[in-house]
Amino acid sequence: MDSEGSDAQFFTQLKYDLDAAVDMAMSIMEDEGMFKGKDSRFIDHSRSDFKIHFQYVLEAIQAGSASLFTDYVEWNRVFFRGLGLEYVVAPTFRIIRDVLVKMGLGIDVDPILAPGMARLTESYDDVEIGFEGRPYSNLAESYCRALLKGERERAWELIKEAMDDGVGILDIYEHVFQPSLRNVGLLWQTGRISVAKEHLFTSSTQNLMARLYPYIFIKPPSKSKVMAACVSGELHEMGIRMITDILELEGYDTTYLGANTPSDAIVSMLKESGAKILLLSATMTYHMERLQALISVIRADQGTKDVSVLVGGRPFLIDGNLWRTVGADGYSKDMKEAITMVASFDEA
Ligand code: B12
Repeated sequence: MDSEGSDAQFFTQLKYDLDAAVDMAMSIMEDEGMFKGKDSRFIDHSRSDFKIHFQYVLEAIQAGSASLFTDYVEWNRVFFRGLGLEYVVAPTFRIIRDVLVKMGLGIDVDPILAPGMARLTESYDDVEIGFEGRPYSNLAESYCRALLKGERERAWELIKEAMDDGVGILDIYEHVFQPSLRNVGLLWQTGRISVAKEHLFTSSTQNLMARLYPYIFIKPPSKSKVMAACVSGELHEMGIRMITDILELEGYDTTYLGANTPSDAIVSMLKESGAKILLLSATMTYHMERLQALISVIRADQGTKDVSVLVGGRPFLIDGNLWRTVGADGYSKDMKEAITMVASFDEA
């Protein structure tokens, strides 16, 4: 991800003129007769979906990441299968590739796209949803069932009982909340639960996390200051919040800014707090460019240039090299790794 030169021009031109790419894709759909017999809703959805697809695909190309593109293709296959529209996925990505090639902007996109495009013709199994083989699988299963039925108090009882039996907060977060949320994501993606149910599950989990606070903020911090935030536009904040909570439990003096934090607010709060370690989270692939831009600003500012930046979130789980591409000092895939990494930054 060069900040200068022809690559940057290519992406700036395309990213901020997505409509031209979408128009071209829509005309190809039309010319190929794919809108024949379809109502205006289908056509409108195709237009808005193309816009999102181009954002994802361009971000994967810009990051030089074939795995991000392949993951996105696979995500779409599962999602559109749930809607009974799996047949649109292969032509959609073929058209996206053709548009990018036709725009003739001098970049060979095929090395990034080829592995994902190949997946389009391969068969695949249904995604596995569940807790089998995981630690605390019975507890996680019961918790998930209770919350899916809207039984928040039952879910809280389960957590309380487990804690009374000696299960720690880290295990509750890692083996109950995290896999439950991921399963719920899959249930939504495969069309088995509504957006409303997924939202209810999420807000109930947040409610239960808040009830755990008396067990987390138990003693004055004894270690360094750490600040955490989600990049602007990013609404997925529970992963980074869990990590921040665990760091607080470990004795760090944490400042947690939450979801969708504007870049300039992150930089000024970083100076105000005096934190020497910054945790940044991004779940949506199309937030990588702003994450990278934010890290560049932090590096360029005299007041923040020595801050250690740790990143994480879904795209970093998919592409293990992405943290380098965005200019971070490291990444962690989960809470335990994050504790080790923060400790190593702290000692450095
Ligand atoms: C809850 C949720 C939401 C909530 C978030 C609410 C909130 N307050 O956080 C809401 C409803 C807002 C939401 C919205 C959307 N979501 Co959503 N969401 C989820 C869900 C179900 C759970 C997220 C979660 O909390 N996971 C549990 C945590 C613990 O895991 P985690 O985030 O990965 O974090 C861990 C690590 O990644 C890492 N980590 C994370 N951050 C950091 C930072 C640092 C510094 C470090 C070291 C480590 C680290 O450590 C964490 C702990 O181990 C996921 C499913 C999933 N697989 O996660 C979908 C999911 C992420 N969402 C998805 C989608 C598509 C969306 C929307 C686009 C939907 C829409 N059409 O509007 C929007 C986008 C919003 C936006 N602009 O950000 C897709 C993404 C697919 C993709 N290909 O990218 C997913 C995967 C669902 C799915 N299976 O399809 N979502």
